[in-house]
Amino acid sequence: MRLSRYFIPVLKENPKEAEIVSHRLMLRAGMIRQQSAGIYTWLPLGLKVLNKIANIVREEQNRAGAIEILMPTIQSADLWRESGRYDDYGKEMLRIEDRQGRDMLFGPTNEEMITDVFRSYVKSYKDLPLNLYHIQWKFRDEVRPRFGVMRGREFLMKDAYSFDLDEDASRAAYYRMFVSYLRTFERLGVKAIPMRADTGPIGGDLSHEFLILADTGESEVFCHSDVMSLPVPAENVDYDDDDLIAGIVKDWTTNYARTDELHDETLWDEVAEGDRMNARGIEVGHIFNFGTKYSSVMGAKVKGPDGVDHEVHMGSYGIGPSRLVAAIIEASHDDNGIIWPESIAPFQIGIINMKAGDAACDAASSRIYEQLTNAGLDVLYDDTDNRAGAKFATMDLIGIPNQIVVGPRGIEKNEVEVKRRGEAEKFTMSPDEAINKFTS
Ligand code: P5A
Repeated sequence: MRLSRYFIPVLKENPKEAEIVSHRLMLRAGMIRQQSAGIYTWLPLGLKVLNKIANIVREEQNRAGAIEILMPTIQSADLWRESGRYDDYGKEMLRIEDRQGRDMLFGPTNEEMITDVFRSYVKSYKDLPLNLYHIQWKFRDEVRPRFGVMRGREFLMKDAYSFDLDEDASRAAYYRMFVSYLRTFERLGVKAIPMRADTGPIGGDLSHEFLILADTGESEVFCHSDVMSLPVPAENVDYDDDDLIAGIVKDWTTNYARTDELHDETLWDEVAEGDRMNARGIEVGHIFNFGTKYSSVMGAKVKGPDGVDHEVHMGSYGIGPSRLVAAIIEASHDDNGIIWPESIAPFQIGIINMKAGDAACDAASSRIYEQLTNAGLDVLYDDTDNRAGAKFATMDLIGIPNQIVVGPRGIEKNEVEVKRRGEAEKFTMSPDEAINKFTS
């Protein structure tokens, strides 16, 4: 992409309304624009990152055996009356009346709707296990939307729902999602620690939150420092091997790790003082196993091998891709701006033409840009006539991980400079060497 033809409305001034660094940087980098409290337009750069995150989430869900669908944002109140949550959900639910006077709502989550889909089609244990997920916008009329997309009212969620014949199988499904979350966060370039959690309005008795450590996190976390160095399973992990998967979950849940909600001082005292980590964290994922809570009241049953109908055992598994954009920035930035992990950077490489209009600089920059783009790389070429200093500042602000600098003095000697975002060292090489570095 040539910057002169793109749309990155960067802000020079620090926006006053932004209380935390990720919100400030997302506004300054021209990633989002607030439309109403907690409701945002995703501008090109923001949308690129959001899509890259959603895609990694999708790939890891698929790998773990979940199947993608797409449910609507608008739901009928009747489904929620069946589960009893229509009244329970209270003011967080945005209620809508259609022209026929029917009660509708903007979905805050989809347990009821997926249970309805399931009961309409699945009648036999032979179709289990089943895990269906979607990546769809949700609305929760939060009392205090804040910190930009970190706690929005409209936000993107990946929500998966598992269906199994009995509790053991349901637990195995929960463990598969647990392991897929470890892999997902690793690929997103962040460390998210699973912690025992409360179940709130979703229900059930087995639940874990995944938290990224950051000073601005809304939860206080208490954990054994050993969890920081546990290995994340490789991409060829065998999701069909229930014992292996359960073993990985055991390794990750043996050490003490809880948020303030479930913190237990007596158990905490058993952790050696030197091993205690007390920090703040951002919840980026939350998984639940709630047995037959929805299936029993909504009549979701399957015939078992015994010929008898069984209420299906369920779990639900959420990740917030829009919150993750902000959480990753909280965990990865410096004074100059965002430092994107390579896997989700909006562009992998930035080319800075220090003297646009200079024939030699233009020719070299265009050639590098075209060759890298043709090789399938996502490249942002700053071909504008802004000052060189402003170009450096913008590339750093928007966090492009690799930068190639083309200047008039260097190009006379057939040299460009290559550097990585966040590192001071610059490497001088020929334009061809720079191209090879990223394409070979
Ligand atoms: C699990 C999937 C659920 O709703 N039902 C379906 C369950 N869980 S949850 O913990 O309430 O939300 C799942 C994830 O969504 C993100 N999230 C948010 N992101 C931005 N702004 C919000 N207001 C918001 N609320 C929830 C979080 O990542 C959370 O872990």
